[in-house]
Amino acid sequence: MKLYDWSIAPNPRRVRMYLAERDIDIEIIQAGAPDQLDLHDWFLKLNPRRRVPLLELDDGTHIGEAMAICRYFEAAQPASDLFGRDARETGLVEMWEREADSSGLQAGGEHVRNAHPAFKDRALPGYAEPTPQIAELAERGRMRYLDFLKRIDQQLADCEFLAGNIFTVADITAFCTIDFWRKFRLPIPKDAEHLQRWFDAVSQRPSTDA
Ligand SMILES: N[C@@H](CCC(=O)N[C@@H](CS)C(=O)NCC(=O)O)C(=O)O
Repeated sequence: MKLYDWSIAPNPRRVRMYLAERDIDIEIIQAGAPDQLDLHDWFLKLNPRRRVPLLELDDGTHIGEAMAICRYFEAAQPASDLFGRDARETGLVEMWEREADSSGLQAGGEHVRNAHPAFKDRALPGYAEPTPQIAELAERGRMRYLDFLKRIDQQLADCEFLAGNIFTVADITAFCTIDFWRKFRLPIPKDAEHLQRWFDAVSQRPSTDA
């Protein structure tokens, strides 16, 4: 089994963090160079979805999408607490994980990929054809992302972690999101004290180095 990774990218980091939290050790192959904005040609031929992360099973099956890969390991091995311990927690984890992905990771990407000159004609990941930047989407993505930060700051006023008092995949997706987009002029707002407290605590986890 192999995981195709790209050390600089936030989506494969979600899987690396999950695997590290679970002490699962698998072969990791870099599908892109750390100083380039394109995945390697051999990987683009191997994976028509043109995106990482990608898990390759021993029978050759390919599974893409960060959370689908984590779910594979939950099913293939004894389940962990990272998706919740009971029905209530499972629902909350799913809700916050999806929120962190769509309103956080994707909204930040909508801003950065439509605004940053490095992504000219590459506004969407995973397309072979040019995808032009749209200035209005950059603005809307920023608005969505800042609103997401505000909402999770409010949520973290009452909870240690996003879905309650245990660390879950919702925290993994939110952490990889915020740690990545803060490098692109989308920092944690100064008045988001609960979010900052959570971010500092999660940063201490050894899995963030994976
Ligand atoms: N929803 C997908 C997103 C995958 C994705 O967008 N990956 C990015 C790296 S973070 C990628 O492969 N980008 C390729 C590109 O920009 O061409 C997931 O959860 O894995």
